[in-house]
Amino acid sequence: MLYLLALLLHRLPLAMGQYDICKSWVTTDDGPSWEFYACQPRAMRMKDYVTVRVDPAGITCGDPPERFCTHENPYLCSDECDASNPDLAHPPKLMFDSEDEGLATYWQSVTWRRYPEPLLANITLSWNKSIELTDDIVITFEYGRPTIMMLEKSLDNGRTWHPYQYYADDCMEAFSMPARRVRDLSTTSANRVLCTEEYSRWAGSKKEKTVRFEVRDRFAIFAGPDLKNMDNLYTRLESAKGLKDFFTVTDLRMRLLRPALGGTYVQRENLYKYFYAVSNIEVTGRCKCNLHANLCTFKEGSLQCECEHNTTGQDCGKCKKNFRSRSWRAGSYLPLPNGSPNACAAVGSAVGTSIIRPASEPAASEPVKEKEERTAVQSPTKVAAPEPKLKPPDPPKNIRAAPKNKAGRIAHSAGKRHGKKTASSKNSKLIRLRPDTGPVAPIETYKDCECYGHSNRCSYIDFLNVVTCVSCKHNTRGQHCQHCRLGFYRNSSAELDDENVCIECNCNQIGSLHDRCNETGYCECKEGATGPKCDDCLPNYYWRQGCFPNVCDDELLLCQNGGTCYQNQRCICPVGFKGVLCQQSRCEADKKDCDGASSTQAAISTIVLSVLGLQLRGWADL
Ligand SMILES: *[C@@H]1O[C@H](CO)[C@@H](O)[C@H](O)[C@H]1NC(C)=O
Ligand SMILES: *[C@@H]1O[C@H](CO)[C@@H](O)[C@H](O)[C@H]1NC(C)=O
Ligand SMILES: *[C@@H]1O[C@H](CO)[C@@H](O)[C@H](O)[C@H]1NC(C)=O
Ligand SMILES: *[C@@H]1O[C@H](CO)[C@@H](O)[C@H](O)[C@H]1NC(C)=O
Ligand SMILES: *[C@@H]1O[C@H](CO)[C@@H](O)[C@H](O)[C@H]1NC(C)=O
Ligand SMILES: [Ca+2]
Repeated sequence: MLYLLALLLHRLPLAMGQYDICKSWVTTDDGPSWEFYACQPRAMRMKDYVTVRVDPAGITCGDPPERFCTHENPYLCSDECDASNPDLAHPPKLMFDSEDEGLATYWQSVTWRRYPEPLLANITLSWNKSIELTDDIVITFEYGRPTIMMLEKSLDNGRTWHPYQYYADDCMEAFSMPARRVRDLSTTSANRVLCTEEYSRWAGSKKEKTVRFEVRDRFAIFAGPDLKNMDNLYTRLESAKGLKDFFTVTDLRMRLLRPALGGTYVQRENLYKYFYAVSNIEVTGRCKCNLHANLCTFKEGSLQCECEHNTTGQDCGKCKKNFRSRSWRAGSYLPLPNGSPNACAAVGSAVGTSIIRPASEPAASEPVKEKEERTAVQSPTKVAAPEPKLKPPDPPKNIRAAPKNKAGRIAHSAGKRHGKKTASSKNSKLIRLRPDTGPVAPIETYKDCECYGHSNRCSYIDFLNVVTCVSCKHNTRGQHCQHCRLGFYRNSSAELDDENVCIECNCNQIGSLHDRCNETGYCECKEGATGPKCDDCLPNYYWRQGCFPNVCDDELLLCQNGGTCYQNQRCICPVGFKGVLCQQSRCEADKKDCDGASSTQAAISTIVLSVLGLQLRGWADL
């Protein structure tokens, strides 16, 4: 079933936007060249690459050997768990093996002999790699599913954990949450964490064995019931904030909180029939490579993206050393069907696709080293700006043979698909400009710039007799790109040549006076606002698109006559009272309000209250 999906996806026509090609060799009017696309690895059976940990110590059965019974046959307790006997042991690894036909192998916990102390177990799966789920997580329980459990996930290799889904036979009782079904979610709530009762009820231990985390049903909200409209899903993943992250994990944890009870209450006289037994945990997903790789390999005990687009890192999360001429970006699923590669650009390339070499050096397929570019300016060699429309470049040596293989096969169709492309950056060759004689800032460009790696172009300003960097990148500025642009501040833990050297101030637009900050990142706040970014309010102020002084509170500005203070913004007055603090009786203020109008008043406040109730419920759901 899981495999089916992977196969199915793989067979879909390329026009569906499969993102399985990172580049192809295309021939255009201007000659052959590489074209780059957003790409991602195929989905895999992630249980093959996982490390598992079961807590607490001693939760696995068999040490000492123990008898257990089943719900179906509670007084025939012939089964035994013995850790020292391979035939009778139930170690955690049996949750990840492949089952021989008909014979389930499973991890099993000790029995609930310590009842009423709860029987708790954590099963933690770690990949040491970000994974994007592409199909349901399916956990198979032999001898009955837990009546209460919870799934948690981590996105940072287990440093922080977040609830992913709650499971109980009674959600209200177990978690004080209403029961919901993923099928009932909508486009705006597709990433909601919910409690479901679908996988916890007793239906006989043989009949219903699986507990799911429904990825497909959530995808179907966008892609339709058979996941036919994947384009729509990919568009949503790109545009809806947090949706992509919702399906991304580095670790998963099953917290087993109460075992199967056989459809009845706990029977103290036979506690040997209560335990957990998990025979399989299926996790289908792909390596997260930020759309910069279509291969992911298992190396030195960890999954690792085979990065393209001149990116590097476990998730292709940064630019390669000499390709940091602009900051890193993830590839994008958009525009359909091939997406945008958002490739890293070689240092020295103006538009990010060509490599600029000084004419004096022999052509090499390697870009010039950053180090060399940063050597002192003592005797600036004059080099020129690129001249457009020379001959198209030779493909770099290291990939010249490639067109024969996969890329070659694709070249034909890709060429058709994309039609002709304009050769935007064919000028990999530089010419020498004559040392011209403009009075100010002539266009002469020097190879040896001292710009801390944030630019490799500088200009000689004649009348000042200085060489200054031009087009400083990474939000730097200054003669040597040694300062931060306005609206940015210096990252104290980064060296001057680090591309993260300048951090955006990120002042809250409403709470701050302007978007500049001091050297430690503090913004200047408007009255009532506080916090480094001015996104918080001082005491006695409340936030509502800015900080406003409290209208009411629990101390000095008390609502009177039984009124209640709503978020420090206003008093909700009982019928018959008005005024900012409900201090005024309607009868005193206006005789007309006293008798005839009181019933309408009551109706209006009911409406106000129910609107409030709805809002509050909405927030509680978030
Ligand atoms: C399971 O993990 C949670 C944290 O997610 C922890 O609070 C709890 O103590 C663990 N339970 C056991 C039995 O180890
Ligand atoms: C996790 O992966 C990184 C990068 O591949 C590797 O350096 C590190 O040793 C791995 N950690 C563990 C605990 O396997
Ligand atoms: C990456 O760098 C190589 C040179 O090392 C270049 O040939 C290739 O076009 C670059 N790829 C992208 C996507 O820019
Ligand atoms: C500061 O620089 C360090 C080192 O490059 C980097 O790891 C960190 O993310 C930067 N901080 C910010 C807020 O960008
Ligand atoms: C920046 O502003 C904050 C708050 O006003 C202050 O505490 C801090 O000392 C300032 N830092 C510098 C370097 O001026
Ligand atoms: Ca198994």
